[in-house]
Amino acid sequence: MKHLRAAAAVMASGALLFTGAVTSAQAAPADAYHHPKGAPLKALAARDHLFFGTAVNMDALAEDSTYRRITAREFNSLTAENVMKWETLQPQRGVYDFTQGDALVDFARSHGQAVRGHTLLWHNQLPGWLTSGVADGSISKDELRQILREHVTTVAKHYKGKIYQWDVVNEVFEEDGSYRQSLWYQQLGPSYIADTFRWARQADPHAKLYVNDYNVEGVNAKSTAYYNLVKELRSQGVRVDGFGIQGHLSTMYGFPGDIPANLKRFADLGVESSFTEVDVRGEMPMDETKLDRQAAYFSGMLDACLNQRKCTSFTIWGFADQYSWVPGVFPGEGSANIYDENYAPKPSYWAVREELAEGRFN
Ligand code: 9MR
Repeated sequence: MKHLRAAAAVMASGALLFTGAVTSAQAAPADAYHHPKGAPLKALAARDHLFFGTAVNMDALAEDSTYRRITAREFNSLTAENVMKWETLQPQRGVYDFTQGDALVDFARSHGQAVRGHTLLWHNQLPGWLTSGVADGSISKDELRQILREHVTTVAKHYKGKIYQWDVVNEVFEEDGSYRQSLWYQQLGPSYIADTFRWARQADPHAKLYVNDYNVEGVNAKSTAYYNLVKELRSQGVRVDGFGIQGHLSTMYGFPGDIPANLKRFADLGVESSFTEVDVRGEMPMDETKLDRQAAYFSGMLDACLNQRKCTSFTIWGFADQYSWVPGVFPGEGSANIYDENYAPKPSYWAVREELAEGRFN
């Protein structure tokens, strides 16, 4: 397994670098970021036609110049961490607000970066008018279907030609592979998935249309549910272009071993894959062992992607620890990204860099 070799190399070479980072953090520089010598990560990735991306926090992008600088320099693909979700785009029924999403697209365009769309349908971050309308029965099933159609069509049309991959449906299965009992499923039944793909395709025929979820890195009940869904949709004449693996891992659990086999079975179906939200959290405080393990997990996922020709993009879910969603959701855990909160690169940064430098099929 190459990622283990990579991890060993990181451990050997990274210990000194890591000690350095701690020392400088203790000296408390406001900003420990100075870009390492050599090409930015995106230049290494581009040699292999890989989109190497990050999720973008729009507040940080507006307020933090170092964050802005790294976002522009290191990545050739950006995903809106939040601002292309329903609650932001359609805060009132029929009233769309594209301000923040457009700002992300403009930033990306002015830095020659591609944009991944996230997400046309999810069960979280829905606007209050929608959830309460469904709950109190004032929005009927037929109306809900119409609302879904309008939203997907309006948003995909608005960004037509500006998004290279769309997460069309996000997190629609439970761990055991049964349909998630979301508002969409409960109200509309499973056909909402095919409908959403049809409407998205009609609105933006050239974007690659994805399913996307977490805990689907390896071959398991949930990833198999996606595999079967893709085949089932195809038999109904509905094409799914891509399988999105979020890649939210934790150093507290083992590394999923059969990622290559999982990517391969989708590739064999003619479906591309992408890692869409990669981060690797740990129990705080982190120590050198955990940071090295984290680095091995990053490099293991990236290595699997680089070794599968149909793996087209690899996005990390933010790059700087101070903006991570993890501590808010998993109390006592954190440090999930490749830069620490002072923008010092962590062992995971060096692991990612090394993988990208080695390139595909190495
Ligand atoms: O990172 C996002 C965080 O800022 C939001 O508060 C959260 C709301 O649920 O969503 C986070 O992003 C999620 C993504 O959209 C879908 N997969 C899981 C991500 C982490 O929760």
